[in-house]
Amino acid sequence: MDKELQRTINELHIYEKKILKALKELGYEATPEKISKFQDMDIKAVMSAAGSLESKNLIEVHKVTDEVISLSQTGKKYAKEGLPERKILLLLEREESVPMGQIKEKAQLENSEVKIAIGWLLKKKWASIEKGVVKITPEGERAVNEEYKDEALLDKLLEKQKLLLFNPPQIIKEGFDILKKRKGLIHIKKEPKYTLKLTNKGRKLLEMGFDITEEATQLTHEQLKTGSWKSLKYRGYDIKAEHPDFYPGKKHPLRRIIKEIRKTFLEMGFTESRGTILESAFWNFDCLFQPQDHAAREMQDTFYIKNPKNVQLPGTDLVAKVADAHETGGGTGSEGWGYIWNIDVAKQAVLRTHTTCVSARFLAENSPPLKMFSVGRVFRRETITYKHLPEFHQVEGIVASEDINFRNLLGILKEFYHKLGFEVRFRPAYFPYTYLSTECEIYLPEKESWVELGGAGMFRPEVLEPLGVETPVAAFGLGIERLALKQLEINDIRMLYKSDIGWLRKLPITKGISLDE
Ligand code: FA5
Repeated sequence: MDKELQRTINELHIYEKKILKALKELGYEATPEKISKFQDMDIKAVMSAAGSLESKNLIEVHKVTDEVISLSQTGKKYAKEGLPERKILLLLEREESVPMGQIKEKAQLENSEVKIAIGWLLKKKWASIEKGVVKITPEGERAVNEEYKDEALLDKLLEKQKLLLFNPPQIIKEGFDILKKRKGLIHIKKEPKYTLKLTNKGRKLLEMGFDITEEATQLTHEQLKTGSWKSLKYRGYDIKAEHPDFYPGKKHPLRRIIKEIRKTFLEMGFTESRGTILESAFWNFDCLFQPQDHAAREMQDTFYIKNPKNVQLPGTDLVAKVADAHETGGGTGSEGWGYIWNIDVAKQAVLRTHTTCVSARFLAENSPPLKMFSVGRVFRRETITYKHLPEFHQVEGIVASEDINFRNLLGILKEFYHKLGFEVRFRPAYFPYTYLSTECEIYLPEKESWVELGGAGMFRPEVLEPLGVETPVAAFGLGIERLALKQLEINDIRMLYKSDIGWLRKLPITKGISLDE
């Protein structure tokens, strides 16, 4: 216990010590005002150090709310010049009786004062009115040389400025009762009053004793240079003391996850590519062997753009080959979709519905072997749910080389998810542009269901042949928001776009990102 108290002493600020000493001298209990006077300290410094002493259980701070009265402007005026009924009384002392009509002028009153003054004159029984004439009474004559109770309080208020109503009462009760009734002479305000009291712990600490010497809180260049810092006295710090919560700015978790994904693919030897959000239906659908009557192309799923309505297509050679693949299968050995391909449909401008169009463009411009990934926003007309948004992010990738196969593709995806820290399962799937195809899923215990994370497969010859690619190409497209479900331990992807400041603040910076960032 003594050891602990000694540590508390070492950590006391000089102001805290001064307050404790003052309390000892002032009988273990005092108001902050008294202490401030006693130690010649600013009252604010007393209050803030008292708060700190209270949190250390060395003193108790008692608060009572009292009412305080002070004079208004009019109150001050009457305190200095005298109340209006006093002015009439003095007039009556000189003239004994005065007709009502002459009171205002002779007593030098304002219009607004006459009625009130006469009222109080009668209430105080200083005068009577008979047939329109105001006459002084014997009580009035006596009052000439005596202060009435309300006047005495006005005087006291003028001198002291403030008086307490209750603790302890500093007012003249009858005077206050009158002034309270008169409009606009005094202000009544609630004011807290504090008393600081030493606790038993505080007393023990005082018994152990300590000296009040100035302590160094900041070192100067001079002190360091001359070595005088060695002889300074330092205050101990409680590094476990409570502190206010602090929320420094940080990147949005989705941005952190995207950064982490990019880092992972770069580490796996992929190069990064970027596409554009506005795309032609040609690159988004046709080049990927999606027939022009495919359900995904319908207005319900795809956002078509009014302006620009169309996007320019690449060189005619590629367009013709894509048309051929759709109509007859071209040189791929397939029969194609067997319909008349329409170039105008392919020219339509769309907001890309997936990032696979970036892979198609990349393959048209680069020769295998290659490993490419791309991250970006995609758009679909979707009903919003815990796992569906109309605008979301995908990460897309392709690996093209002579010896790549479906098994390698599963291995790449497994490794990618493993690096991010979780396991996925694969199940067979269908995409018009891949064969074999798969979808990977994660289990969400809160939803008690498996959620699709991404699609993947080997690009079909109908995709590769028009692009002039002769090696197999493994391709995948993964949803990023759904990945965040697991990374951030949330069960609704809408959370990512809610700007819920409370959630964002509390989310550890390490969530969704590796520690070496
Ligand atoms: C595709 O977009 C394919 N292009 C993926 C692909 C690429 C397959 C290459 C084969 C080869 P899908 O429509 O299933 O597939 O979307 C892929 C992932 O995006 C989904 O698994 C899911 O994680 C995410 N996703 C899809 N729709 C939404 C949505 N509305 N909101 C949030 N995430 C979504």
